[in-house]
Formats: sequence, structure tokens, C-alpha cells
Amino acid sequence: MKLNEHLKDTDEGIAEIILLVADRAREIKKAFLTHNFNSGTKNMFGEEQLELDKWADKLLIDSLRNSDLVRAVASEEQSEIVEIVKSKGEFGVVLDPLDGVSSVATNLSVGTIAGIFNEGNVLEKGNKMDAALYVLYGPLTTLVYSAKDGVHEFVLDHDNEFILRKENVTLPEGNIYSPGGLPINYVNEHRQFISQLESEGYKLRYSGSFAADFQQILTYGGVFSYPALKEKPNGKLRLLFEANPMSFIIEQAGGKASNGTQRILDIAPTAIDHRVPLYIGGNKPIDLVESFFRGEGI
Ligand code: AHM
Ligand code: MG
Repeated sequence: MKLNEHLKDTDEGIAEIILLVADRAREIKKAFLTHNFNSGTKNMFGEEQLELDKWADKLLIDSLRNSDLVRAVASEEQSEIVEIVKSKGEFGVVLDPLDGVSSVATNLSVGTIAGIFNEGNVLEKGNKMDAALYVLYGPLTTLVYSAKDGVHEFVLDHDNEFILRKENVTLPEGNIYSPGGLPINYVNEHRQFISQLESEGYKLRYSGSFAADFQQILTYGGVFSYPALKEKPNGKLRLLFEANPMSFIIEQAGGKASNGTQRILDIAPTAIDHRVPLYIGGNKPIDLVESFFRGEGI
């Protein structure tokens, strides 16, 4: 089944935005051959932007701007919310155009992440999100979406069509752990958590590309973490563009996402670049880490 057929019972505007991102993803996939070098400029987080980041960001924002569906876009590559004043549309879209970009140089998988709000306000709690998706550019190009009706995975085929690969994906119980951050900078609660996972035989798999590491957890089960660190008390990942869309998807797949003390989707963003410590995966490891943060241990 093609993606557009699968979306036929989804809200029309949400379906159109998902299809628009899917269309742009086809172009981004091709651009890895042609746009992979440094642009020499930095984004608001002081990170160097590859030409591909900037290009993918512009491609997606221009497309959303021209869709007449979207009122506001918040992108990881933009320092301010992009207001589309002339749009008749009411949707808000949050976007990480190219997540895990340092993995482009090493030919590991990278992704495009998006979240959709039907009320146009992008500086919003994740629990107000209406749909989320990510595209993973790996050996296969896959698209995973949820519009509050389960989680569904599609794969780009020889005819450049996204075809259903797995319907109603649920998170298995598994023992992969994917720990971001340097151990020397761990806070105590996180150190205890990681030690406990290791003593339970969890297996480490970490690529440095969130979308890819997330896909691994969704497939095999376990937990991804990018914790609060001694030098980075808010962690690294961004609430709007990374944590919220993926937390929306993990909950739809039967899992959980937390900052250690609070459900990610209940956190009110205070700024476009709001960062959060992130634990995302199965119920068991997320309950475990929260118990360490409550000072209860196991
Ligand atoms: P990016 O959106 O600029 O690529 O940054 C986010 C990435 C995530 O994909 C990944 O989980 C994290 O940064 C990796 O960070 P580190 O290199 O510290 O492991
Ligand atoms: Mg990112």
C-alpha cells in the first residue's frame, strides 16, 4: 500500500503535510551525493552547518511556505519561528531537516524529523501535537509516521514510492541501550541507571545520529538516552525538533519518554532552542530511570 492510500482516513491537512515531507525526503536522499561539504556557517547553537543542512532546511521551509497549509514553522536551523503570514493554513510544523548530520561524513544513517500541530502554534507542549514523522536515510530510506492512530513504517521502493513496510509498529521489550554523553560528565542518577542496565545485560549500540539510534530502539527495544550532564545540565537534544516528535511516536508505539522526572510531552517549551535531558524507549527502563531520579533506586 502506498503512503497516500494509507493516509486516506487521516485529516486531510495532516496527510498533505506528511506527503509533502515525503516528497522533499526523496530529493534530500538524492542530494547526499551532491551537497556533502561544509558551508562555513554556523547555526544558533554554534554548530557548523553543512551545505546539505541549509539546503534541506530551505527546501522544506519553502515547500511548507508554498503549501498554503502552514502558519508557522520552527526549524532547528532557524533562530526564530518562521511565520507564514500570507498562508490560509492553520498548521504549525516543527522540523529537524537533517538530524545526526555529523554522520553524513561517515556514511552512517541520518534523518529528517517533523511534528505537526493543527493549531499553528509551534512553541507548544508536545501533548498538543497531532502527528509526527521521521525519515531515515540508511541502506533503505524509510518513513515512520503516527497521526495518533498507531505507528506505521514505509520504505522507498524502486519506483520512488513510499510503500507500507510495517503497520501498527509496537515497541518490543528489548535490551539495547544507546547512551549519549561522556561518562565522565554523568550525574549520579544517570550513572546508577546505566550501571543497572549493564548489570542486566543491556547491549550498547550508539551511532551519534538520533533518528538512527531511535529506529534501533523501536526495532529491538531498549532505551536511548541523552542525559543531563555536569557541563550540560539540560542535555543536548532539543525539545521542539527532536524530543517531542520522537516522544509522540514512542508513546504511540507503547513506550515512554521522560527527562528523568517528567513526561517529555508535558514540558512547556520556554524558547525555540529549549533543550531537555532525554530518556526514550520501553516502559521498564524509563520507569527505572525515574525511580533513580526520585532517589528510590531499584
Ligand atoms: P544535529 O541535529 O545537529 O545532528 O545534533 C543532534 C545529534 C543527534 O542526532 C545525536 O543523538 C546527538 O546529536 C549526538 O551527539 P554526540 O555527538 O554528543 O553523541
Ligand atoms: Mg538534530
